[in-house]
Amino acid sequence: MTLQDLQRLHALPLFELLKQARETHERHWPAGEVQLCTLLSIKTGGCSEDCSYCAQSARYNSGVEAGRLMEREAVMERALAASKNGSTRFCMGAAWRGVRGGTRRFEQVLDIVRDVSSLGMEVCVTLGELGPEEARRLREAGVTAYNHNLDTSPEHYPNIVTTHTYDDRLRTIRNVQDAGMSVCCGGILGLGETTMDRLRLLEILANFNPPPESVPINSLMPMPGTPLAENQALDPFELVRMIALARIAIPGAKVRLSAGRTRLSDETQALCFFAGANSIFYGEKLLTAKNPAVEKDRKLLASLGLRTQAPNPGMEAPEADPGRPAGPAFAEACGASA
Ligand code: SAM
Ligand code: DTB
Ligand code: SF4
Repeated sequence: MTLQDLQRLHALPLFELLKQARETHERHWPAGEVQLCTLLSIKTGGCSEDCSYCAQSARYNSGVEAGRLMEREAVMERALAASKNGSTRFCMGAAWRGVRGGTRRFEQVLDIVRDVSSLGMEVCVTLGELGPEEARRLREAGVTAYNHNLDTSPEHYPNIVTTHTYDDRLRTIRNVQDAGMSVCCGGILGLGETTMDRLRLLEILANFNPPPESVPINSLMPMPGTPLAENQALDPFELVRMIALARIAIPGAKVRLSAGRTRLSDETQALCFFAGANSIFYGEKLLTAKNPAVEKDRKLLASLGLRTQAPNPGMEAPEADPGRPAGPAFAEACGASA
């Protein structure tokens, strides 16, 4: 999928775009299924990075306290509860720039992953930067997918984060792919980006080889104290368009309607599901921010007649196309050397 293809699709009347997205969705996925994922922040706050949307950066007075890495027993309790509640994916996040082998905290994370992977859910972690060896060990410990978002276009990224680069993000994604883990990679809408930035992000994601297994589409949750605290709410139809475009551009990926659902009406969420979103975060809390109440989500899914997706803990990473360069993106798509 090229940038021109995406521009053409984006310019369609909304219902024409929705029709195409729906057709793609029904060719690739059982209609009417949504995966429930539970998030847990296993290490909160105090992060060295300056991501201007994030309440967990130590640089902003967001009111989020820096915590220690959770004990594995406490994580297991939460994972068990998530599994009982119907979640089929458990995603653990840490407010770190990255992890390094040979450190106590990395060994602790591996122990946590080994425990959680015994529960039969897909296990996802998001720990920041990884080298090839760390990626290999995480996979060995039982991680099925690694979440590492590109967040926006390479052009807009330096306006949002200065402590690491787009290339750093691409390098980690490459390490995850090489280790044979599935990649969960998406972005945030509402960072002050243009439509072109949004389409560039999708272009890059659509050209990953192998393609991402899941694509989270977050809407900025403006966190008090962060530089983006006053950013304007998104136009809901632009969110729907982005979901539809993601569905068409990356048909085999789960498209996750991620952060920001507390500000969406039931009707907007319904349009997102129609357009191809087939996964949500489920449970009252994301990492530090609010998510809709479980009862509210149950009611919404029931009223739309949507079923929840069965777990797939043995999930294999999508296969690379041997006819194309391997990696997270074509070098020419983003000027990167990853
Ligand atoms: N530190 C790791 C990293 O940056 O990859 C993992 C945790 S980080 C909080 C995970 C993702 O959450 C970010 O990449 C971003 O896409 C999303 N996120 C963080 N704060 C957000 C906010 N205020 N609104 C929407 N999405 C947010
Ligand atoms: C993703 O794309 N969104 C989730 C998950 N991956 C780790 C995180 C959303 C964080 C929202 C802000 C917060 O809770 O602090
Ligand atoms: Fe740290 Fe991740 Fe937040 Fe950036 S997004 S400040 S790396 S926790």
